[in-house]
Amino acid sequence: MATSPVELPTQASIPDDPAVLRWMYRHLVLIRTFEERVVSLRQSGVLQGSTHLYVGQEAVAVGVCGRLERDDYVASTHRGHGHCIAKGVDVSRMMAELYGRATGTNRGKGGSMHIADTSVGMLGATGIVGSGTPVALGAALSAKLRRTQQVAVAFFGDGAMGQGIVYECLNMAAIWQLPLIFVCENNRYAESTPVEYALSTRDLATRAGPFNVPFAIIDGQDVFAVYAAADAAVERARHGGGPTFIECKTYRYYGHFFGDDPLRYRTREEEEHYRGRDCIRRFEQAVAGQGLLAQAELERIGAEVRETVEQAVRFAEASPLPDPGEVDTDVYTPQRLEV
Ligand SMILES: Cc1ncc(C[n+]2csc(CCOP(=O)(O)OP(=O)(O)O)c2C)c(N)n1
Ligand SMILES: [Mg+2]
Repeated sequence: MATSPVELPTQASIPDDPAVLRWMYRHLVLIRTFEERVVSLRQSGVLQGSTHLYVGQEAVAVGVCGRLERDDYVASTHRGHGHCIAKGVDVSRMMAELYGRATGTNRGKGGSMHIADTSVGMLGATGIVGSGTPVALGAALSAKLRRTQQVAVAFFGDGAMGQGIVYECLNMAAIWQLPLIFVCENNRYAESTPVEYALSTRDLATRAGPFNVPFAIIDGQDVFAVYAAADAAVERARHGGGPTFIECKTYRYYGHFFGDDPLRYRTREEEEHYRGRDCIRRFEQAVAGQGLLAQAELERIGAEVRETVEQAVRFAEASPLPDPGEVDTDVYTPQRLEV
């Protein structure tokens, strides 16, 4: 039985391709800039609706999605902006979705927790904890049956480790050797509940062992470590080697949802500890230290990203609201199932 960790690289090794580094930096900064803009739009009352911010966890989405092809699949969570952006969903259409506009990814009917864009393999965010995992499992099964060599990724949080469906998926992925990668983003809390309180295991990935699913435990604030682990897991999945479970130890900088005060259940010292390990700062230090990307280039990418996000806001604000006559469109399945 695979009750010990698989040989996945857990050390950071910096890719030597500058195009990969530029892609990583652009997407790390795009996620953060997009969300910081969402914060300001919420604070000024322009945006409404439930919003769970991903800031702090960017290295996980970027490290994993950096190894995926456009037609690979991702199933997300309620904290899904980062997964969507890293998988290539257009940020203007995402912003329009948050504004509830007809040009949004879901024509303004989904909001933050339901962003989906199957044209880039983003199967959707979801408000039900753990429910993205069986969706990704279905996509992985479909890819295997069609022999397409696509892989599927299920992102989920430490809180989802309390959901039985995740274990059912581990079992099914193992017995059918599906091309599925379980990515557990252990950010230490499920709403206000610390992992130590709710779960009997410290390293959550070890729970994959009894299902014979190889696993690895990664510093989720190190994009290079996530990228290296994802690389090995994707290769395994694509070539018939079956599932892998990657636990990324990470941290969300904001509260559980916009408006939640995290200092009710965690300390400022703890926050400072994790902010001191910030994935963007560490990326900048690493590439500067090795002379891989020039400071001027990082600044240029940052400026481009800020303009992209402002463009997204302008696009959303100029977009129409959905036609009230379409309230039922795209909401119900068009066909009645014959049973
Ligand atoms: C099945 C289910 N139970 C409870 C909730 C309420 N709820 C929403 S988010 C959340 C915590 C999820 O924590 P985690 O999986 O660690 O993800 P994180 O919020 O930390 O990203 C809970 C309990 C829910 N949405 N769905
Ligand atoms: Mg959590």
